[in-house]
Amino acid sequence: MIDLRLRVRVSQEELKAKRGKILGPADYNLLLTGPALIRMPDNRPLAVYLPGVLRGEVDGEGVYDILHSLGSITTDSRGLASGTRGAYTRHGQARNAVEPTHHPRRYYRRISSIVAGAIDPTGLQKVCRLTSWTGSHLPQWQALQPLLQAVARQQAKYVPDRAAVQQAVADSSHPAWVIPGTPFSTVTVNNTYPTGTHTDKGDLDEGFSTITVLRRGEYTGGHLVFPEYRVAVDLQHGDLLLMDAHQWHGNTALVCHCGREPNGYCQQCGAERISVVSYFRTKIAQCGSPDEELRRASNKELTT
Ligand SMILES: O=C(O)CCC(=O)C(=O)O
Repeated sequence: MIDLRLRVRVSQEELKAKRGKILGPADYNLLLTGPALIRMPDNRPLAVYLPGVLRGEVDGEGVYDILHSLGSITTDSRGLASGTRGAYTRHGQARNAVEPTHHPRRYYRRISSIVAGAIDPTGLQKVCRLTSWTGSHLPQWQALQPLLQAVARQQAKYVPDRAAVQQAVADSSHPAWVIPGTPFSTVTVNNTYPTGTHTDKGDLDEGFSTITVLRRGEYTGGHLVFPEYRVAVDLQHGDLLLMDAHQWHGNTALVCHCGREPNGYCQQCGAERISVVSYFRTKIAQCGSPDEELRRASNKELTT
């Protein structure tokens, strides 16, 4: 494995201009093609690239079918990661044109991205809970866990300090909200769209995030880029990237074999890039048991 310490980063001004943008080949100089540990100028790990280490697990019984089926679920709440810089109102007007002060909900480009596992209070939902897909698909959720446990083993092997802190926080949290045998509470599954340049929010600062990819058909692009450091990786089927998701990152545009720039699984040529991002949400550590959270929910209903 190459062990590379980066010396240079782009200016904050240049980086700022890339926020929310879909990146391109002009945004990186270094494309990782083999196992690599990439460290930032202060020596902290930026990313560990492990080609093919999860090939067996991503091809495990039912795994692709379950992840593929999630592709039909979309969201318009992913902010910069959706590849839009500005929010929209419910009626599609640019938010700076109509600024409804009474309605804080923001809408972004609709993309195929879903959160599975546990989630702490967000927006109008004031309690800790399993996401709705998770609660209604427990057998499928359990079938994904051997893959997530394999991700956890790689994380513990290659970034042991960060994994240990994350595991300690997970162990001190209520087990209902932690994926068994992992230090992860939550997983985001994306299907075939390039994320705009963003940083992840809500996951444990001291931990380390992970991305594994499943691929079908032929496409180019979708490289994951760290534009501040001008480093990129083109994740192949069964590859794993351990990464500091608090560093700016985003994907290059995807172009399918049939020439389309897909937003979601390409119905025309079958090209597909599924990314599975596993992490620990910081506030999960403060969640009570499911019963306590249910009681909290009903108390809130009584008081609102
Ligand atoms: O799919 C990828 O390569 C990146 C995904 C990502 O950054 C995210 O979901 O926040």
